[in-house]
Amino acid sequence: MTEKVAALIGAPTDVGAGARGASMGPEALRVAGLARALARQGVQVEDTGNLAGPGNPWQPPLDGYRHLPEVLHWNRTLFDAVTAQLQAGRMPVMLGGDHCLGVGSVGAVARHCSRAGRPLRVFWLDAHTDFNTAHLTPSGNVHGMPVACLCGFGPDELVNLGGAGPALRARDLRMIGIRSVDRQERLFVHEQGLDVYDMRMIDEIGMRAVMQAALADLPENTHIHVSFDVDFLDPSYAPGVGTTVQGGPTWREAQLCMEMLADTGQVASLDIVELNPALDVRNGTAEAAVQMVESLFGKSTLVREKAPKT
Ligand SMILES: [Mn+2]
Repeated sequence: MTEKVAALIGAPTDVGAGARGASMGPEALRVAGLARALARQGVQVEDTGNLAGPGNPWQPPLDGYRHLPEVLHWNRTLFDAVTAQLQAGRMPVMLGGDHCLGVGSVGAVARHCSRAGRPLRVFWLDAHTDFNTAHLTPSGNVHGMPVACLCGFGPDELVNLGGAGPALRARDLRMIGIRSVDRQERLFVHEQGLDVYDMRMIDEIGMRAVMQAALADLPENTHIHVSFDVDFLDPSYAPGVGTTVQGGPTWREAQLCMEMLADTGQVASLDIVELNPALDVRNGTAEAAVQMVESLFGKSTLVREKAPKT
């Protein structure tokens, strides 16, 4: 068995967010021991350092978007960095940064998969669907729009970041943990047929059944990309994000979600985004995120052959 190599790519920016501070996320994740946690799971880690890009000008929206030129700059740089790691056969682990970076990260993964003829399934772990457009958004913050951009709804430069039109179709996505969707966005999510597993469904059928449904009919050679917005976690143990929403998955529910993704053995790229150290308490949210990522890379209580069938 060849050893997996994960390439950490820091993207220290908050140009897409409604609060300052996510730009400090990459360093907080390093301080919380991300590299050591991955190494414990038998993953070789190469920290490629942080990408460079423009600062946050903190301006109001222009034509429905805040900081679009800066958002574009960061996403272009990230797209190239993720592409380079995929081409080198490494697993890109993007340390955000706010979730606007999902456009560049998932965009690069999608182009890589499409060129390799490999099916892709994206797991969007988040309190929000991030499916806003300039017309629907109340704020103009691009971190609320990456999924829409990836699916073809957004400014041309972002939609065509990979040069070949929209990166994803709605059916390539599974959204888990959703509990806050803007009113207009809700209709658009419905109209586009996104596969959303909201908190009510997790309450009603449990995380296990939710993940079984979200992982159903996974083709053998699928590349799984996990876009982990730290606001997916319940704020009781993960307060260090700009957009906390009460009523998220419990610690164990979140861990089960990660463990079931790990069981597939097909997770091939990851984003960790929206961690905001300025709002955290003694780096506890970063530590919680690192523990979740360790589960995603196979940490479990007991040695298991594979997940029980029914
Ligand atoms: Mn998000």
